[in-house]
Amino acid sequence: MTTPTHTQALRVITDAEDHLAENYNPLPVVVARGEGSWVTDLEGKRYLDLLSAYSALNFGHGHPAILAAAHEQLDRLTLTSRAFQNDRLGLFAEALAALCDKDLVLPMNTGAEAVETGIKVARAWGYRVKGIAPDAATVVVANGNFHGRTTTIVGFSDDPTAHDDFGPYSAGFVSVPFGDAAAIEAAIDENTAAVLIEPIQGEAGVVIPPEGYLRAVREICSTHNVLMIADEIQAGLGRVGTTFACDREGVVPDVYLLGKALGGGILPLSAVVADRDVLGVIRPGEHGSTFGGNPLAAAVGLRVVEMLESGEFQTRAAALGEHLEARLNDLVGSGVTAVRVAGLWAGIDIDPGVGTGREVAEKLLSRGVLVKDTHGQTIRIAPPLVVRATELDWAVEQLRVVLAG
Ligand code: IF1
Repeated sequence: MTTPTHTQALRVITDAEDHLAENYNPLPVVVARGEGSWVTDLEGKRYLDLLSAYSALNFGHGHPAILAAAHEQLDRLTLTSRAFQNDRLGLFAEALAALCDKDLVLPMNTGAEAVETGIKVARAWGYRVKGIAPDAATVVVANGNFHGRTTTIVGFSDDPTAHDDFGPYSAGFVSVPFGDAAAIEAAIDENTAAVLIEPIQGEAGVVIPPEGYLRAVREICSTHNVLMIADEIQAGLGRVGTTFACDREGVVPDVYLLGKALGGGILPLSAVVADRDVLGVIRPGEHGSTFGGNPLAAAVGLRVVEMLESGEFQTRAAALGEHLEARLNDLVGSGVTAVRVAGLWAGIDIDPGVGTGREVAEKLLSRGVLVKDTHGQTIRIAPPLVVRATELDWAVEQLRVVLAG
């Protein structure tokens, strides 16, 4: 059989995609390989990956230490279900609990599952510990939130694209402006079980709340006996230059929701992490999932936690983030209207006179840089934390050229 030409291979792939539901509008690039901060398409063209699968690839493509953990476990045991114990899950839970300085870990798979689990745990805690009236528990959320795609979660989204035509929606959510701690306190009543927020809003365009917001939310939740739930699924695990985004303000939430990079860029792994007085409300048989806590994910997750324990990735992200911020700030007024940077995570608002975020992303693609637009005029930059300063400089130069038209 002859080796198909690039065109033939591309046609096979794109024809096959005729059988793919159109729930995405991807950039016109067919990625075939990945290594570190770079990916290669079918033609062998290389691209610097500044999306990192929305921060699921914090350690880059094919990190050798994570691959080693995966390969070793792949040949031993991959799945048992939680009907039985396995020899990896406890080690992972112990390490992750220590990283979070919490007692307990409830392992799931996707971020949305962790968010749904966090909501269930908060409601159960509300009824069984706080004494909220049956079926009356509410959770305060923030406008502009993105916590996943399940019907419960999109029910409290104010993004029509995520929300519309998927109802009827779950009750029990109160939405307030993000960044306004007083609005949270005003929304709390005797039925409030929790406040659920992203410490920095990702999909909204890397929206960083005012300094002191997280501390104020922490204090309000403590004062009113309400659980503070931090969705660190995108902002956590080194992305913003600290282990958790809440660390930026020295805040410890009652519940951490983790995902994405926890799976090492190899497989889905998420978790709800809290002390026993919260997660201890869940009794055997009340919650779970087929793959939650599987030994392969636990082995990968354990390696990821071990890699975060030294703090080197966090320190690197903080230093490179300052480097990136300085260069991006030079673009303000030259096709960029605003820049928001937290660690190695940036939201860049494109001047409408230059074009849309999608148009800029497409032009960057032609110059070997992969980014994702969001909400029309914004592009997000989230390189793997292993990226080099020289690569960031090159990428910003490509952006400068694109903006200059
Ligand atoms: C898509 C967005 C980002 C998240 C936070 C929970 C989840 C996510 C803070 C759910 C997931 C992903 C989902 C993916 C694109 C991406 C995304 F654009 F959708 F909003 F990153 F900003 N909490 N975010 O960011 O985790 O169930 O996906 O594992 O749905 O298109 P998941």
